[in-house]
Amino acid sequence: MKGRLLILFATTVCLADWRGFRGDNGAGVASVTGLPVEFGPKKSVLWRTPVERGTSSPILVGNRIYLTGSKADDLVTYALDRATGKVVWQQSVKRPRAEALHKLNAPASATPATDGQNVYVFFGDFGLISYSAEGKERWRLPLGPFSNLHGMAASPVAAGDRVILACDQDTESFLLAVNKETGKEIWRTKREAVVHGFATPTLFWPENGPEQIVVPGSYMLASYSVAKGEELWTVRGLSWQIKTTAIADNGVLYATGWAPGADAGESQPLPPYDQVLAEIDANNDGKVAPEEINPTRFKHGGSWRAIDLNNDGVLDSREWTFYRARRSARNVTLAVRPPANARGDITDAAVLWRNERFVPQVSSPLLYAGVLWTIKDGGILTSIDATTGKTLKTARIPNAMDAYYSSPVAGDGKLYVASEAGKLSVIKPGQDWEVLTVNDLEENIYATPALENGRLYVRTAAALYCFGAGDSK
Ligand SMILES: [Ca+2]
Ligand SMILES: [Ca+2]
Repeated sequence: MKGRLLILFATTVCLADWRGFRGDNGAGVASVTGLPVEFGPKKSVLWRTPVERGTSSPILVGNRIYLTGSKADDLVTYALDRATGKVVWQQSVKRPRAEALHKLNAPASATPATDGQNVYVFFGDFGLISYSAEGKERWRLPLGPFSNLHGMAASPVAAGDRVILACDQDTESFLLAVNKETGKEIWRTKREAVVHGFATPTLFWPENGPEQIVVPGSYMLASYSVAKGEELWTVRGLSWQIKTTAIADNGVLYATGWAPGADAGESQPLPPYDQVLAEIDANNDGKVAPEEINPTRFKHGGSWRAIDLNNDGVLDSREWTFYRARRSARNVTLAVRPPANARGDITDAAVLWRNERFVPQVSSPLLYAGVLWTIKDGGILTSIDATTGKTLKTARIPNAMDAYYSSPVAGDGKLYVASEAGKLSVIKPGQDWEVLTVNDLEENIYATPALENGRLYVRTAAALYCFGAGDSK
């Protein structure tokens, strides 16, 4: 990874930062040592601080931890002391609305981001807010209301003098950059082909050319210039509803896309809109109604609402075209190397490999020890050769075979993988990776852990834990 290891020197100790969703550029990897292997509610607990409901993840900067939560209509941002877990300050805004949420989503699902000093938080029911390290509100940028079937979830990204946010929704998706000092919009780029996405963008530094921001979305990975927001290139081949963050490493991007109904692909594609209208538009209104569709053709996903994107009860051309593409999409893990100065559709030139087995749904991939790792519902851990895309090993983690929403992280020669039921497994990587421990935290986990020297921070359903081996700092 290019020049992004950010070290902050406190008085006598060296604290590595973890500045946004999955730490350094979403990679989930930290250069740390002395991480705990055995821990639990009564073991290796340095501190535990109760926090309100949320699925956002903790971030680390200087002597602070930032985290969001919600209670009734209050959207809360916490600053905790990194050493003790004590709440240094707590700020909240009232939400003006309550968006519809998937039962596992929450009003506080986006992880904060920091530029090393200030914090940037996003709530789907409000928009963006920035607080100073002292807890003073610097600016607010109301956004929305959004039209996202399952509620918003992507996290903001701090990039130089700006904050970038993906606002993927059922209609009128866009990518936004605002001035980090003022909250004023710098650019806004439409993502017309994208519906209800949840992926947090990744910064990408090509060998030649300026900084880019890469966002997985419906059927494609897309790259934009950080400076102006214009779309630079796309790679086709993802599935329709993306929750995972792409990984950037040495000029290569790794992305996954899993959506219901795309595991096998569709042998017989649906007809284009004009043709389907000619066949089935019984009431001649130029739209497709549920009762006009042959149910044997309408079987994937099962949710009319997920297809009727503008929620008006019928399908128009855009909605049918999207559904048609969805029926032929394949779930996939893929690697791409964009050519120098890449522009437009670079699928044929850039895709290094595709692997369609054991693709995770919500949990993002991890690149560690030269291997790409994925964790799928059922506790299915897969290691893939990052160069060839060949599966090295797939096996279930014993005693942790439930669902996975938290993303894997790695450091100190170990992988940390948290299941929904609160089983946090520690894995020793290698050709024949092995499970070192399965630690039961006895509460659900949806957030992604944060790592620093000797310490592991984990948000459970009710609290933020700091685990460590005694006074290891
Ligand atoms: Ca009709
Ligand atoms: Ca419609």
